Amino acid sequence: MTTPPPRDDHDESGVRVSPPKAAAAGVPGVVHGLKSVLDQAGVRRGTTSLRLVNQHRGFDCPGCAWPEPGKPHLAEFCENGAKAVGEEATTRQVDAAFFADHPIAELADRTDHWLGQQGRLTEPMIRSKDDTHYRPIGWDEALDVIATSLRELDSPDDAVFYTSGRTSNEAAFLYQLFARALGTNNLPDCSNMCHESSGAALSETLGVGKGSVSLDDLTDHAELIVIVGQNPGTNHPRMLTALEQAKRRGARIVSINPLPEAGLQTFKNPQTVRGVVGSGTLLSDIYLQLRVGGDLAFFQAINRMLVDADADEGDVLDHDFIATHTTGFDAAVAAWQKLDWDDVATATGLPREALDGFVDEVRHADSVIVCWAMGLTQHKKAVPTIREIVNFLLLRGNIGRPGAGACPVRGHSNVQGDRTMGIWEKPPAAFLDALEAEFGITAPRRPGHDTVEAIHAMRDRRVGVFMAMGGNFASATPDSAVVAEALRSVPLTVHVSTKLNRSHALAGRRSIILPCLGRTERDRQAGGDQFVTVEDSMSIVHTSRGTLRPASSKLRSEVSIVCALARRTLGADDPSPWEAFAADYSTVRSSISRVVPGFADFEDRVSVPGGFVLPHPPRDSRTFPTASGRAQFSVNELEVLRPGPGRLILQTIRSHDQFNTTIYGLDDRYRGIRGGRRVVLVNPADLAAMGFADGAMVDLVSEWSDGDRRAPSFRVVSYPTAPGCAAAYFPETNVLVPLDHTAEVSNTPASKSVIIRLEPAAVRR
Ligand SMILES: Nc1nc2c(c(=O)[nH]1)N[C@H]1C(S)=C(S)[C@@H](COP(=O)(O)OP(=O)(O)OC[C@H]3O[C@@H](n4cnc5c(=O)[nH]c(N)nc54)[C@H](O)[C@@H]3O)O[C@H]1N2
Ligand SMILES: Nc1nc2c(c(=O)[nH]1)N[C@H]1C(S)=C(S)[C@@H](COP(=O)(O)OP(=O)(O)OC[C@H]3O[C@@H](n4cnc5c(=O)[nH]c(N)nc54)[C@H](O)[C@@H]3O)O[C@H]1N2
Ligand SMILES: [Mo]
Repeated sequence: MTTPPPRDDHDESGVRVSPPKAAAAGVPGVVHGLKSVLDQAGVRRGTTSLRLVNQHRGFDCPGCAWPEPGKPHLAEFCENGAKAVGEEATTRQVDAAFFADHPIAELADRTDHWLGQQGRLTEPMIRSKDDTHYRPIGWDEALDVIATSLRELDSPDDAVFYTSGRTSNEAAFLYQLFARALGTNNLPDCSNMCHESSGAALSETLGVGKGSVSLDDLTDHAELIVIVGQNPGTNHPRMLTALEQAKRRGARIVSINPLPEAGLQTFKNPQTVRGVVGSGTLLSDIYLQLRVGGDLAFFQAINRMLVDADADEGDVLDHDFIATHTTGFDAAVAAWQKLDWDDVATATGLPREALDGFVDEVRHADSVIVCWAMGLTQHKKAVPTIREIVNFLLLRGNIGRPGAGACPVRGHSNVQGDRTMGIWEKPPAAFLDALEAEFGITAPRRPGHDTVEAIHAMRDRRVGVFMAMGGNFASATPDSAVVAEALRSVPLTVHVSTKLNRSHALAGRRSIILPCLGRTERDRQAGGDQFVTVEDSMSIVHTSRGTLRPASSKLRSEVSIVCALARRTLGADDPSPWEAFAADYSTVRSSISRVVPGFADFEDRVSVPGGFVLPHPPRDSRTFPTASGRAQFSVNELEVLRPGPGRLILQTIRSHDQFNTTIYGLDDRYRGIRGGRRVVLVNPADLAAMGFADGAMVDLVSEWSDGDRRAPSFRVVSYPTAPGCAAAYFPETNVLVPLDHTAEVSNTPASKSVIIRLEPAAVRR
């Protein structure tokens, strides 16, 4: 299966490559961020929006889920946050005339970059059965078409309701209520492709599927911070400020990553004079260049070494904590005793001294935090790997005390809040009970489809209506060709979106685009100006208030869209007060306060600047709401990736110039790549062994039980990644990730470990 590159993809032979950078941010970061927001939004709109990012009375940055400090800096945003704001505040518009000019087939042939750069959607559009173009439609008529289609389904389970992680708590809560009142738990979300593995592993072992540390734990208390499988310099730049603070008070930092990422080396904080003119802060004390997928073996080896050291010398493990708060220790120790050191060496690619050095760091640190992101979650063994990290933390009691704990760093700015609000295909029974009590509905108890299952259902023609609250399903999901065919077969697809993207182009037989307000924009309803709330990566819930003039007078808020659609679909008899919800969002928060644990007195507590922190029993009191009531040691089976001769383990990552499927530009500044995205980073020794030179044009071919998948025309870049590994950007490489190549338990696409071979490019473009 070959998926040709879209037609306006640039000729990659023009890519310019320079050595990767060692330092992140500083003046170039500020300049790039400001330039992009001013280019898109103009001076007035641009500066007004930037002044309000992450301030107590402003809006939450749509960039990432990193928390704001108690007293936000006057410019509490980063280069990439500024780009995210610029994308939304842009004055470019995709209106009815645009759609008249561009047939859907042409849009499907454009890159994500081109599509996103066209601007904001301005009015509802419809593609009627098999039309060649979208045409304008009124809001009432559009909502009627959707409501009728939903009512006519044979079963509510023939509908799928996807959510991306920018949706506010209020909109998410109402959206899941609507789906459940209709009768389905088919609520897949971007989390299924993101931190699902973290949630699964942490709920099993600690009883809460969220991180257990606060910002203060990092900045003020941790003695050792381990950053595994995460590239904060690009994806969570404000995290570097916290790491810099930690570093200046003497914390040690270890980074574990196949790529030597710039932000993990030196940080020039653009918000301090030192960072702007000085040489910056050296962040990582130790960098371990691990092979892709080697983390499970790494942490198993470390755990074994800690247990051995304790047996030899004593005083290494926290036996009191283990005895009082945990279960499963003996079984875990027995499993570690069987560890095969050759497997560890193959999986990690690290010499024994590197492991010794890390054990030394751990033994000298009274408190340890482990931070991670997609480098851990998107592997077949992601859940066992994260469980093994919990084992590591439990051994020395690094849970539930200052400066210690688990820190899965979330992606989308409200992805954690959406899950708290019930966007979950496998909702806990207690949540459904509370929903029934509040709204008088009968909530469905059958588990729904996650993202991968939803694609299967579409492919098997079992979906009548696919609706997406934000996101870009077509480009974010694996196995692009399969997904394109699946989406196109659906009788009705509906997208609530701010910007044009590929999912609108890979439309169902009928397709509707509902344009909505973005976070930066003023949201005025019958009850006056509204604010919404979000939850960050550290469980802090706070307000977000848009202030910019909406990009078009025809935009509606996500909340009002859900309410209007719910009323039309469920009918006048449905007991939920949809009209009141839409008029005044405090009524939604009032319901949330009775349904969602931890939200009592929601309205009052969220009105305090900075908001409030949700309870987290392991963090707060070392109580573990697991099945056993204790923190759970686990036994995890190691599986070593052995790619075979001429094969590489490909990880699919973000460049510095994108937010997921929104491509800001064609440069990846820190990695020294400019002017193109179809590049593959390979270690020079591997290139030499395979007979390819830097600059060669190759096809990437992945191998799977149902046949090869080919992504044509990539420029080879000789790059200091771990031997045996390769890296290339998503979404261009999603075509290589087979639909069924997913993580155990979480079913997250394993898009960080795809075995590929390189072939000389079949066609030079
Ligand atoms: N500017 C910007 N910000 C973003 C996003 C964006 O696209 N752009 N996306 C947001 C979202 S939704 C998310 S989830 C986060 C993503 O944030 P990240 O997880 O930082 O994003 P990725 O680019 O996927 O980077 C994965 C990192 O893990 C490393 N890695 C890959 N495989 C392995 C492995 O097997 N072991 C180890 N130890 N490391 C590995 C890679 O080299 C890379 O450094 O960022 C959020 N913030
Ligand atoms: N190969 C590979 N695939 C991956 C990943 C990977 O690392 N490798 N990462 C995965 C991860 S971590 C994630 S989170 C997913 C992301 O998957 P998604 O969340 O589905 O994708 P995004 O690119 O974030 O969605 C961008 C679109 O959201 C819409 N949008 C933006 N703001 C708003 C808003 O306020 N409201 C509404 N209604 N719409 C809005 C715009 O139309 C924009 O085009 O991708 C996953 N896919
Ligand atoms: Mo994500």
